[in-house]
Amino acid sequence: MVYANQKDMLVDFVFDEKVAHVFPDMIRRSVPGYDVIIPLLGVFAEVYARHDSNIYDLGCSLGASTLAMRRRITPNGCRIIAIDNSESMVEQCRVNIQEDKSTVPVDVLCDDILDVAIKNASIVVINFTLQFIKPELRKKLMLDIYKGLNTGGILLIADKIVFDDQQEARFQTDMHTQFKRANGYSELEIAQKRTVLENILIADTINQHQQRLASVGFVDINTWFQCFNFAGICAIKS
Ligand code: GEK
Repeated sequence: MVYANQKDMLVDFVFDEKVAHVFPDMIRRSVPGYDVIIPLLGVFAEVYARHDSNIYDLGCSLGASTLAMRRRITPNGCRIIAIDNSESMVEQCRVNIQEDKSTVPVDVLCDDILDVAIKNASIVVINFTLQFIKPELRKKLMLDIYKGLNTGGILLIADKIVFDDQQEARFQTDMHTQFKRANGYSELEIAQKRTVLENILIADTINQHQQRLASVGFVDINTWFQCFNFAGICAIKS
């Protein structure tokens, strides 16, 4: 366990080899709803993937979202482009894709999602990754995605969220902490992870997400999932 022992110097979180190794276990035990969201991305893919279009997985980590979609895409000519800027993640993601039996082509790129051109997209997924992008860069990323989506295409965002209302913020955060305890994390692990993520994970309210999406042109913006302080949003380009 990455945060099981007391660390004197807690540095900011990095997606290195150590994290890649424990990642599937870590994300399941710390993100309530992760196990529900991932397979449902396959259902979105079934409905929204279009012939001869691209499907993007931004911040793909080990490829969980990519694989969930890949297994349920039926139109011809679809290509998934999975991007992550952690070499360790990308390396293991490529292995996971190779071991998977489905046949939709996948390009796994080690790159910054802010530098990749989104083109001819029917689906763009950004699952628990927008929260790591500097807040001042988020609107431009949303605009680039909007421009790169074809009409009828969708953007799926899942992210940690915060709340304006103090009581609700406390309730949802306490329940999230309890979820982690119930999954075997100790008080020390919970506290250390909170410290390392403090400077790099900056969550928005659902309202901030909605307003930013509306400001770049999305009209149909649906919150399709929420569990404690994590939410899933689907914005459709009309
Ligand atoms: C899943 N989507 O399993 N460019 C590219 N990748 C980035 C950037 C960036 N600017 N910033 C962070 N990352 C996955 C889970 S994890 C969520 C996503 C988490 C990458 C980073 O390397 C990491 O792999 C991923 O975004 C976030 O559904 O760790 O809580």
